[in-house]
Amino acid sequence: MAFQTFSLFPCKVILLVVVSLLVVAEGQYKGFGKFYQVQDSSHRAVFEELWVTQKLDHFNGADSREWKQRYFVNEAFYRPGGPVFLMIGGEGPANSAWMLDGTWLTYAEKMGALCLMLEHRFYGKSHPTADLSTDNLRYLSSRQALADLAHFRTVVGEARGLANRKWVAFGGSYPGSLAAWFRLKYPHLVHASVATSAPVHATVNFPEYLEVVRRSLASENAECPLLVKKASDTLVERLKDPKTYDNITKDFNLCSKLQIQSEMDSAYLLETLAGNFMDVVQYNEDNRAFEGVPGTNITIKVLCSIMGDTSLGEPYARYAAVARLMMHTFFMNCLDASFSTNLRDMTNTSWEGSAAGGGRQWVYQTCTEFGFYQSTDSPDQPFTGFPLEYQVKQCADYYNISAEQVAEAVAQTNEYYGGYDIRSTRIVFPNGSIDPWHALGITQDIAADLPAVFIKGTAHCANMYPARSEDLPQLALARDHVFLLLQQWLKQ
Ligand SMILES: *[C@@H]1O[C@H](CO)[C@@H](O)[C@H](O)[C@H]1NC(C)=O
Ligand SMILES: *[C@@H]1O[C@H](CO)[C@@H](O)[C@H](O)[C@H]1NC(C)=O
Ligand SMILES: *[C@@H]1O[C@H](CO)[C@@H](O)[C@H](O)[C@H]1NC(C)=O
Ligand SMILES: *[C@@H]1O[C@H](CO)[C@@H](O)[C@H](O)[C@H]1NC(C)=O
Ligand SMILES: CC(=O)N[C@H]1CO[C@H](CO)[C@@H](O)[C@@H]1O
Repeated sequence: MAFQTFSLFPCKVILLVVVSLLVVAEGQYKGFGKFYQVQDSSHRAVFEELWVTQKLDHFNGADSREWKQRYFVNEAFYRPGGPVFLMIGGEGPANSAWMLDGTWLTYAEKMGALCLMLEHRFYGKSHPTADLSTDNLRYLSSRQALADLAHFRTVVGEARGLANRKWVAFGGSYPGSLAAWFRLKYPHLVHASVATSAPVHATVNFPEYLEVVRRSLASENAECPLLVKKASDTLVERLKDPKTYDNITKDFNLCSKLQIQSEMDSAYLLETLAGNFMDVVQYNEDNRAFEGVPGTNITIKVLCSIMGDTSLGEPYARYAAVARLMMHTFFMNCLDASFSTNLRDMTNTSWEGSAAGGGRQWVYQTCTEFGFYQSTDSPDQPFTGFPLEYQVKQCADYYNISAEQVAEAVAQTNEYYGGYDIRSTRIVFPNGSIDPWHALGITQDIAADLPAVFIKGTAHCANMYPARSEDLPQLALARDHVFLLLQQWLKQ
């Protein structure tokens, strides 16, 4: 799985692209706790980083190694006796922008909640081990992460006199699953959870993802996915003839001359280019400016209008135009679509390496827990060339993990958490109809206290972002609905 595809996963174009988010103009935010404000060298306010000591291995009493995990606090809204809100960090650096804005803070203000955010082990600045060797990555798992959350809840609850308050967990995407599982596995520590766009069912193959991409493109314009298919088929055809490689290199502005030595090379290129569409669909209308970071205005509509623009030439040329627009938007000089470069980066075990931003860690989690491989194995989608075998092969290439091991690990994950059949109470599962991840989420009420909240027409994690006047009415209603549920549950 290309890193780009990985970056699809969590509420994350935002999380990964912009670490500089941390820096926010001082006093700009109402209720922003002065106490936790510190200033950087340019006198701007940033959130103070706090650290909690954790065990490296929560499941081995004979192993006493420890490390420090990063967290943030915003007590501006807290009223004595109020609840505690815990935002769960995911597969990237914890983004303290969520301490300043987002739907959960609107709830916190109304409910007098204290807000905390804990970074996930092995991501951002939370380094449990000296490097990211495969041997060390064995301590990276959702189970260890939940145990971190439990211990954090215990020590911070005691230290701040919040042990007897009601705690509510929040998360979107993978952290949404963690929010649900935290409530499932530690019901004595978490009173309720908001599990947004949470893929609670692990699966090795996830071809439904691209099926939703197709449907989302078609909902803009029925011809759009057909044109994408035409373009992608042309590219696949040309990849069979090395004489075309110079043109392909130029058309897609590749950083180095295209070389296809194995199926991995072509699959990686095809997946990277499909990633343009996957990203835009997953974050349609979410890619807006957030906390001082410029958003992009590239939506499904924009991509489909390029795909329909005959003045650009044949569909293949329009596909290349989409790739160049994305590069331009993300300030990339050229497209690095070489699998050998990817392999070199993904196997670099240094915390300074480029894949340490989350790619090496997250793909390890997919190989050892979740799968989630967005393959082209379904006929009902427009892309070709990155089948499941290619995706699973990366587990071997990066970590020496076999296909059998992946299959077994994924089955174990569902056995451990229950998959779709999660048994718990007071967990709400908001989902967006155009978000490809909803296919692995809870999409229908399981019980009165395990409700789904359906948001027609929204993408990944839309309900977590701050409200805007142009939001769809059903999105505003969904936010209100979750608020009412929390209000009701906090009285129980
Ligand atoms: C490369 O592109 C040029 C210009 O579009 C075209 O004339 C040429 O035939 C292409 N070469 C190959 C090998 O397809
Ligand atoms: C997106 O925004 C940029 C800069 O604000 C603007 O130049 C561009 O025309 C916009 N593109 C579309 C497709 O709206
Ligand atoms: C890993 O990445 C770091 C930082 O970019 C670099 O200094 C180091 O040489 C790389 N290690 C290997 C083995 O390539
Ligand atoms: C890969 O794993 C296999 C079996 O799990 C083991 O025998 C082999 O030595 C490993 N290879 C490397 C390079 O670690
Ligand atoms: C797209 C999708 O899966 N939507 C579901 C979200 O949850 C509601 C229940 O509130 C379902 O009715 C939808 O089908």
